[in-house]
Amino acid sequence: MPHAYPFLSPGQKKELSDIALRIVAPGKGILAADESTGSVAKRSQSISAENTEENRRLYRQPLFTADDRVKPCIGGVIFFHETLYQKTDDGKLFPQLIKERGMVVGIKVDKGVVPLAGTNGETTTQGLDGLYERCAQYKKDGADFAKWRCVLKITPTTPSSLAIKENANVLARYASICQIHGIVPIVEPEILPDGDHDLKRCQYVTEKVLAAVYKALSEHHVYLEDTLLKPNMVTAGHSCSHKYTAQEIAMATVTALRRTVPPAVPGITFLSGGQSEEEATVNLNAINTCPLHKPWALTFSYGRALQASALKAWGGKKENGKACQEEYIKRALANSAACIGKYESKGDKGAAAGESLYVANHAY
Ligand code: 5MM
Repeated sequence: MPHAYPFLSPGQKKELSDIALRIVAPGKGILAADESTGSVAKRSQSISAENTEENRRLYRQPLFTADDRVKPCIGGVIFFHETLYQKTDDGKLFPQLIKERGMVVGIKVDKGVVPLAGTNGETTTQGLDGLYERCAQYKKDGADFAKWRCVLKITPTTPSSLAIKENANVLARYASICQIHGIVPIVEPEILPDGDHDLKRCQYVTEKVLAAVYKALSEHHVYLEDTLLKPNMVTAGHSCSHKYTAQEIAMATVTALRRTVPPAVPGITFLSGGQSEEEATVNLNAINTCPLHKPWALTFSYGRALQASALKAWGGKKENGKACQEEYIKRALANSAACIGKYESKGDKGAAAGESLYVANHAY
């Protein structure tokens, strides 16, 4: 049996846990604005905008400068590398602006998915090479938390035990490197919604994946109090013919989490996974009102479900910045209410609120 050789001082542990708790403070969640350039290309196509560096800056600026109504809703913002070094029109670095507004700055540090040889189309996530040095630099440049996304698929033959083990291990290795540098790691093992499987199958796979993730985090001596989990909600496959209620989704999700995620973890920040904006909010609300004991904060780290209406309203035109902001603020307020179980749908939907945001095989 190995001994533990502590790598974090009590002061470092406290600093990290304060960061994590600020991100998931009651009513707060995360804006995942860390789409890689390739993902932005796909989003830009939908509004016929050109995918240039300046356009990416112009789209994100209204999100980051949205008025004080978002302050009680957004605890952290995840950046892509390029965005971390971009500035507002009046020359302020985006991360500095976010910090001044009381939000925590995060950075996507993975470098995307690559094939896992000998599997039925499964993947692992690359980016460990040089991660130690990159984390040191990102911390200096203002990032206090990070995100790494792994992708698993449900088919009759997947996820394989190799994919489950490999992705759990790479997430754990990433998390330990982050903590060494004073960065809170968000661990994201996303199980894609593709397929016609039912709710039970997704719950079973989610439990197996999360159990492997927490075993690997333990083996890598990751300090759980200083981590956040970003999982999928337990939903049926996108092509499943049976439609489940938000209460059924919430019960399956909370049951899977209670069986696998230690209470030491301060917060669970769900991804939206192609749900419509409204579905993602309603399901998050149901999760928070689910009558089971929930020892963690349960909130959002949405990309598409916070931005779809905002992106439509922006439409690639600088003059639409205000309209873009209003749509974003609407979703931020709705999800803030949902993460304390107080969301009531008033039918005040944005331009894309009811639209499915599903992207097949979202694994680029
Ligand atoms: C915002 O998108 C993030 C980066 O994605 P790519 O590396 O594919 O460009 C992504 O990790 C995102 O945070 C998660 O997929 C959750 O996003 P959704 O849109 O499902 O809430």
